[in-house]
Amino acid sequence: MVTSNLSRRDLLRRGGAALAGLTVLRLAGPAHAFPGQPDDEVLPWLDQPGENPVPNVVGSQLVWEQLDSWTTPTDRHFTIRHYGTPAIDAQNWRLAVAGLVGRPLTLTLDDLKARARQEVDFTLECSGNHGFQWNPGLIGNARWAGTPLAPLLGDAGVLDRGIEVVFWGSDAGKETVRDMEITEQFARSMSVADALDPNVLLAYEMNGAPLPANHGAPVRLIAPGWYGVANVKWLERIEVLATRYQGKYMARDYVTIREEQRDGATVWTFSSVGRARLKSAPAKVTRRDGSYRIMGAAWGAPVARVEVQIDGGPWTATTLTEGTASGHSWRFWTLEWGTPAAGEHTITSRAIDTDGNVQPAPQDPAITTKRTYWESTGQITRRVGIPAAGRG
Ligand SMILES: Nc1nc2c(c(=O)[nH]1)N[C@H]1C(S)=C(S)[C@@H](COP(=O)(O)O)O[C@H]1N2
Ligand SMILES: [Mo]
Repeated sequence: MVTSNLSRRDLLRRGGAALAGLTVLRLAGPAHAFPGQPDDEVLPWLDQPGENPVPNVVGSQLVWEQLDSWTTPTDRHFTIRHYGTPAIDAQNWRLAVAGLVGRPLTLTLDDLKARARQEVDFTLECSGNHGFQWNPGLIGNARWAGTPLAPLLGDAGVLDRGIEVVFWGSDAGKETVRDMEITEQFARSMSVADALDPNVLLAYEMNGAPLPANHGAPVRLIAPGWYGVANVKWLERIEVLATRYQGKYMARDYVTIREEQRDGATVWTFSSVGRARLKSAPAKVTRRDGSYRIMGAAWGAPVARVEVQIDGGPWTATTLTEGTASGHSWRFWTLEWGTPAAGEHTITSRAIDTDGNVQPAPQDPAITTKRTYWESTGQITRRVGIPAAGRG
């Protein structure tokens, strides 16, 4: 029921007008209501992202001010493709399960669809999100459907020597490694234990429709709790190895480099981007009947609370609205701002997870020691201009 996500207070405060809004929400069909109403006035942020310098790689970034549904419509969900979109004929497509398995498998799309179906609401964030001034919108939340990977690996029979599962995409590109020109296929890997997580899916649907080409048709990996890069699109081969896999997207790119201090000495560390991390962002400021509201999202871990700081003042608790504590999909939050003074204001949010971890501030070591742009999880500050009362 749509109303289950609306507090009684919300309904009372919205009064009769809320019913019209609810009707719209119900027609739209999501199981999650949205804070606010379709005709709330949105104030554009004063700090706007710059132009996307790599349109061949990055598409359809989230425009935060336009966030108006818990599920991101497929045509508004960001896309990343490092080697273009491969042409794949679903009829002739096959998925190989190979390497250190007792019974290698070759599966058609129908074979996968005939297996158990499982769905998950999952917020996919590129670990490069917020890495630059032009890319604050590499995030989306979709309902993915497919078949769980673990039983399939069970059928194939992972041999005891197998420690690593490599997911190969069909896309490939030219890379220079040392002095060599090579052609590298997009691939990511996980430990066998991580690959056997019951939430990991071979997904063939996104938001109730067949997976579109730009999101990995016919089948992609969906690994809830992992950054976007782990969710290999255009999957063609799953291979079990006896060694760690060290391809570009595990070991050369998507590697976070830190300059850390240990006992007075500088140590440079390198870690492959993997599991999602706690993060939040203000989404938009809206106005209704002269009163302002701040709304945003938090994700990357099971979120316990979100706090907001206005103009560097005290941290104030927000109200969590949509989403669940699963930690796999974003939660929305709101703060009634009332009637702030006219002029420019800053709005910062920080998420706190159910273990008590706090999203780091930009000046915290977790952020200051980082020398690469991936995993930019620091608190985000946005700027907004409040017009003088009576003007609009
Ligand atoms: N085969 C393949 N899979 C891929 C990629 C890619 O370039 N090729 N990009 C990865 C990255 S970096 C991200 S953030 C997600 C983006 O998924 P989306 O395009 O469906 O949003 O796909 C991942 N899977
Ligand atoms: Mo990514």
